[in-house]
Amino acid sequence: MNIAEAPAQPQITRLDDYRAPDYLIDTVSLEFELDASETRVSSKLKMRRNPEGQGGPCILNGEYLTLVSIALDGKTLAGNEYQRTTDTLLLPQVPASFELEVVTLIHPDQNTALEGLYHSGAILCTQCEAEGFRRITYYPDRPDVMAVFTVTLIADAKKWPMLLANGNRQASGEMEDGRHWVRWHDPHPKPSYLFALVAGDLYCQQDQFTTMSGRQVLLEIYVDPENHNKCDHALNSLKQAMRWDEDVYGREYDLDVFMIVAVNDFNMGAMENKGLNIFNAACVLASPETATDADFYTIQSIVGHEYFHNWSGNRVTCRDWFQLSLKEGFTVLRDQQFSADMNSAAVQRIDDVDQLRSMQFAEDAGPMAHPVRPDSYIEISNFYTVTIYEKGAEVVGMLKTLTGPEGFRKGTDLYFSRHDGQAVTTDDFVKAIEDANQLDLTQFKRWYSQAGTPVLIVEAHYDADKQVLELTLRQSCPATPGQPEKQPFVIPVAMGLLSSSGASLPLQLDTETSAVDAETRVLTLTEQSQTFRFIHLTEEPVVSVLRGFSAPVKVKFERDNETLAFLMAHDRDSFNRWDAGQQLLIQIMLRMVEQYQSDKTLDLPEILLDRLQHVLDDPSIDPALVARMLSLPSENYLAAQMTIADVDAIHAVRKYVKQQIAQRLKAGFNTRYQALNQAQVYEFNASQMAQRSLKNVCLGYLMATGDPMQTQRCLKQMKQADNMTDLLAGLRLMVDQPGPEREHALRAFYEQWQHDRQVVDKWLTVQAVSDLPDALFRVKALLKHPAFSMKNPNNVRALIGQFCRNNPVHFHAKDGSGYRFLAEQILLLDKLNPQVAARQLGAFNSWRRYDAERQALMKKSLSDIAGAQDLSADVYEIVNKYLA
Ligand code: 0A1
Ligand code: ZN
Repeated sequence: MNIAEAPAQPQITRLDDYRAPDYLIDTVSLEFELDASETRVSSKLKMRRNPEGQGGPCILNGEYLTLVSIALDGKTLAGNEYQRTTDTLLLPQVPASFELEVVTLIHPDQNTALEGLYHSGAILCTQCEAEGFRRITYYPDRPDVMAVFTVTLIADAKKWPMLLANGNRQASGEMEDGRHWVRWHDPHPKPSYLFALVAGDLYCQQDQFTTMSGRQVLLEIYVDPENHNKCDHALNSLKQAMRWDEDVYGREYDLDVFMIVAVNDFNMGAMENKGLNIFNAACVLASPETATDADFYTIQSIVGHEYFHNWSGNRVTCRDWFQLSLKEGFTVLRDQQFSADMNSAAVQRIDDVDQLRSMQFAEDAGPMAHPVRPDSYIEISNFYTVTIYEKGAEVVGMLKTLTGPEGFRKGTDLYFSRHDGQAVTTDDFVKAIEDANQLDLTQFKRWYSQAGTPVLIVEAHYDADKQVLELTLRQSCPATPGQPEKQPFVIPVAMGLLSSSGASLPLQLDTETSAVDAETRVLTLTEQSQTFRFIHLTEEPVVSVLRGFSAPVKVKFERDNETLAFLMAHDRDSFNRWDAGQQLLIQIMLRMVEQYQSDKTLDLPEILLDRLQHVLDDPSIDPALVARMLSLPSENYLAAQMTIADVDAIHAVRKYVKQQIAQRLKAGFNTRYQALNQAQVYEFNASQMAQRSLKNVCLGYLMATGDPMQTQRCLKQMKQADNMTDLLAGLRLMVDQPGPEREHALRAFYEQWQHDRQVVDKWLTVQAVSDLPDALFRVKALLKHPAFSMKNPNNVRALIGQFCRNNPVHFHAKDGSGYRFLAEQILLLDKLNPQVAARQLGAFNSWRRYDAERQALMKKSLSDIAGAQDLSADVYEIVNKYLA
């Protein structure tokens, strides 16, 4: 049969093997005769030899394609005039420039991998990043081949009245057989991964945006008709993002129309296809009744993220996939800045760092650790990681710290103007920042090439006679796979000094003639160890280091509980106030874990309770910060701080600490809950979100007192809630309470919301993360529930993913049942959707950090997966790296 299958043996791709493409494409003309079971794709490529190439044969990528015909300059080729493998088409003899016409057939309704052209409900849509375009037609499917696309879509007019592709709409018409067609033209050359098409019968909400130069842009959001009332927030966010990118980065939109389409089946959050962003419905649809504050927040940031890619990713793209962080790290930084500007900068920083430390630090310490610019991969889909995204953003953020905001803007302006229309590298990005600021960033670039989280050891010594503080900063970085030794990084350390009353002290080094005019300054550590001498200090200062988390490092700085409590109260930097509180909690809780392990009485120091009481009672602190300062570090994060993670001890201690705080601060929680529980019309703004977050933290503690009155209060909140934030917060708490009220709450919630996919996913999640002993039993039962489908990535993540990642005490059950469950599900999933299957393996990332029995059980489950027949390259790569 004439079908090219996926490649047989997983192969390693290496950065060192990069070669410029042998052929370039000027224009692409594609015609799709759309049909769910068989779509016919006719492509016309105007190709020419690349003067910078190696002069090799013309090779195109193609997978899962049924080839109908090939013609070169109008002449149909016979079977012996080309060669096919499972994943390539090779033309041995081509002129210096030529036109290649290829007709292929594809089968969207058989596509459960959700790469290439696929069916989601009644919608036909595409996902081409990173290597999905080769499942649509034969093409040099690599990002450094950029071409101008013209796309004609032909489809049944009744079934698919909307036909969308990239660029501007050029022409359309009706056909006699009941089909219609629409032609799209995208004037901006782009790589194949940014191609998209959508066909559907969709509701469209429109708006307008006037760009900085006065051009009118039509904005359109396409959703299933039943979701017509859930588009306002995304549309608002889009307008905010467009204005923000003009104001902050000087970037203007460049087409007549910008479209967003929501689909229910999607492997990731969203995709930045040129002019036609395709979104996971969960990352775009919102109404106060169905979406939580966190959802609203995420939607704003993802809409921003995809929009910002129009410049950082699309106009300037990646040369190859090793450069993925060029677009992702920079774009994440941009979306973080955007969210900070739209909401609260302090809260944004805390949440970003919290996520980085809990997810990325774990990745960097595990078997999949890789540099921000990896050296090799088997399956590129596996490298859409927190390292590429979040650590990548931190690296660009450090460039901003080192250059200052103006210098950084000069650098990004130069980058965009120098490389507009090109496919470039992270080195090109750094070079633009260097050139615009007359800086040498050679050593800084180690952040791109060395994996692992550096450790920053801080020591402070005060000499009262000399009135000098000596601050010694040392760095080291643990070995990671393939990188036993590391060279020193450039680490910007933002710091300040405080007096005993909490005032900022002068920051003057012994090499300087006066103190800097600021309460925070940045010390740059470039050596393995450096000592900085601060002078004219009449009292011993309290040192505040790494303010705003100025570098993605682990700080080792011995401080007693009193000092941390002092910083929690007095640091001038709100991030560090929160962080001091977290360090204090971690220090105390880890000691309690040791007490628990040796059967000693658990000792919760008074100073912690006292500090938390002050935080709770202080009306001058933003309630969102209070909420975060009162939140305990997660079990997973605590586990990551131990040499051998003791799941059960951590669980017991965390629960105990929560109950103790709840008992002691009960009156305060009560007062604040009542004050915050005011009826108001839901709005998405920082102030209301802050109030709801603190209110629900208070409710959580009140429930932890075990007082039955509080259960009634929780049920009352659920009953009266006019928004999903308050309703879901109540349900989460009820699900951890055994008894008939729990079952009733779950049943009532489902009955009310069963028609809404996003809400049903939340219903699956609260059960998956429940504390009660029946969690796995319930999860297994829910796999058979009509609301669950293994083919829907959101369902999988909500149920299986949440259980395995966010229910550590049950996932790590001593009998290995959690591990066996995950292994079974991964093998089932791998047959349907390898990307989603491989991602679920992440729950085993830290498997070597548990006790010997659990390690053995996890190893057995990993080996069962590794030994299975016909693994996808995605799962193969991760499971083997875990076991290596
Ligand atoms: N570039 C997108 C993320 C994305 C990556 C891969 C996908 O399919 C395999 C889909 C989306 C972003 O950063 O938003
Ligand atoms: Zn992105």
